[in-house]
Amino acid sequence: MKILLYNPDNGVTRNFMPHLWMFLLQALTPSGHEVLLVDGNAQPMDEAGIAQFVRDNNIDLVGIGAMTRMIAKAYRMADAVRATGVPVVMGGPHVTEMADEALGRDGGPRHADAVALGEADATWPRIVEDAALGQLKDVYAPVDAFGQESKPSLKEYPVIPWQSIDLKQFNLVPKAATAMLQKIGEGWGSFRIIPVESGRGCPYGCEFCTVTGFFGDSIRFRTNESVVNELLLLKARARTEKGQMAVFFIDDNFAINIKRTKSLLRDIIAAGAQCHWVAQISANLLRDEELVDLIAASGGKWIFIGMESIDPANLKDVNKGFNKPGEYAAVLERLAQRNVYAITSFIFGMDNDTVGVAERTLGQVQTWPPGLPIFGLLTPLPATPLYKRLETAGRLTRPKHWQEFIPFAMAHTPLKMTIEEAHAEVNHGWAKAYSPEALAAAVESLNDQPLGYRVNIFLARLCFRGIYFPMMGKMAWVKVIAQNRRTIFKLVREGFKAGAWRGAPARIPASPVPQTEAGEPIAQGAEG
Ligand code: B12
Ligand code: SF4
Repeated sequence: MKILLYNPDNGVTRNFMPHLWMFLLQALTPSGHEVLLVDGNAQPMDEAGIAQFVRDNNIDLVGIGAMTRMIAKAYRMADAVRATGVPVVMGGPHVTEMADEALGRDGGPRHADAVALGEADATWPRIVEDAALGQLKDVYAPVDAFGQESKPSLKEYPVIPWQSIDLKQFNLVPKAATAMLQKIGEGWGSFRIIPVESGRGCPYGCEFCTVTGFFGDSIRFRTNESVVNELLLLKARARTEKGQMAVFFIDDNFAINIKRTKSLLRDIIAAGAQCHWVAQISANLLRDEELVDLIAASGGKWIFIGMESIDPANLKDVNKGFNKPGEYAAVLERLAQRNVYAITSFIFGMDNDTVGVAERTLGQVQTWPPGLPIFGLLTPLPATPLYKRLETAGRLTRPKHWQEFIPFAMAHTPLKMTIEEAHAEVNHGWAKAYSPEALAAAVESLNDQPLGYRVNIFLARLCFRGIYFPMMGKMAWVKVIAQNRRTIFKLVREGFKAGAWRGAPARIPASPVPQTEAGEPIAQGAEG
């Protein structure tokens, strides 16, 4: 069979990283079938486009994966595919909770011929074989021989053939600059952020999050060797292409078991598999100095921290009381001392939020080392405890908000502000945190650092703005560059001064020395 795996565009953020599920299912497909991948964020497609693609390529089966926010588009695309007579299998976090919706068993139209519930590592080969025989079942659930739910162990993780996968659509270097940039240093002809998982699961059950329900509270890890080999493969490919790559460890909490994370990072260093990487780690785990040393020494550059709120009452409300706002500053300083910075994520519209929450949060953020703040709204995702609580209290204003997805729009009314006020807070957060003044201040705050670090922070902020600000067109970019011209001139001027691009970091360098393992228990916290 010829199989198409399709991920719909999310309609908000730019394409900056492919989705792992497609590569994983491709690697798990039984031999004898050909698998094509299309990520709508990189290759935009509408309903007519996917139908044409399916016909032109003689596709026999289409697999579609989607988060809740992309599900409306996913259903429209599935409908278009099914209209051509080709069956559609859907999977991912949304349809796992809303299988009846996808199968048209809730009174609505049917969008999928089959639904894969939960983790599909074990069920995907079965789905492919059934489809080849024309015998697709409605629902595929990951169960063992006794009918009990079973979670795949990651010990036997498939090798994703990164050396040969066509990744052209995920190159972040503009085409026009590729030839020239290939010649700079070891080469910048391509730059890609590649998703890699080292483990799955999070036991913490934050009220708004789907992860505990979906992956379960049992945490599973790949072997160190398998992760290290994957990094080596990715590095080799970047070298061959005279390009660069960075890895996004997509684990919900990369340091959920500190002892194991340290051992993985030591193995990465020992194998020379260091590369620039990003990971999600909760603030409480970053108290460990040795862990932070190893993060820096193994190439960790950005840590995504789900801070959510600076108000402990809000954190308690959403069952995330293990976040301690009082320690945020120290954690970020500990990272910054090793030139590791943080993507700090905040949620507005929580029940204890009042007008001015954005300004209060930004006030705190400004006292921290520079990073990349991001702002979202509390969203009741299906099957979460938050959804159930708001539904029971009759507070959902758009109970099926995903059927008509509106970016940055609430689906319930917070207790101490209106929906419009919450929207205004998020807009204010983004606008002020990425204003020319804020960018200049971020660069200024690193004045004791070599120029390279300051340029890095500036470019990271600009790029992040580009990813998250809805629909940044060419003209919008020209405007942003013009608005930031003072900071750009300042950095360029310094660049011309002799030696400005060289120099050792003034802050404490990362200690590359692996320490003995201490035998910590599984830590109390995770991100998602
Ligand atoms: C990486 C990641 C991102 C990346 C972007 C995605 C990317 N390019 O990879 C970033 C950091 C940008 C991101 C942002 C957001 N994310 Co996110 N993200 C994740 C994360 C941590 C990992 C995803 C992953 O690769 N998992 C590993 C793979 C193997 O698992 P999987 O995708 O679920 O796939 C398995 C099964 O679902 C199934 N499957 C999946 N698709 C298909 C398709 C078929 C045909 C079949 C058969 C099976 C199948 O098989 C796979 C193997 O078992 C997940 C949490 C998690 N651990 O999954 C959250 C998660 C997916 N994100 C979530 C959310 C809410 C968001 C945001 C909306 C947060 C926000 N408020 O801004 C944004 C939206 C971004 C957007 N682009 O629209 C939610 C989605 C819940 C939901 N019901 O939709 C999750 C589950 C986390 C959570 N807190 O609940 N995210
Ligand atoms: S710690 Fe993160 S991944 Fe775990 S339940 Fe909470 S939000 Fe989800």
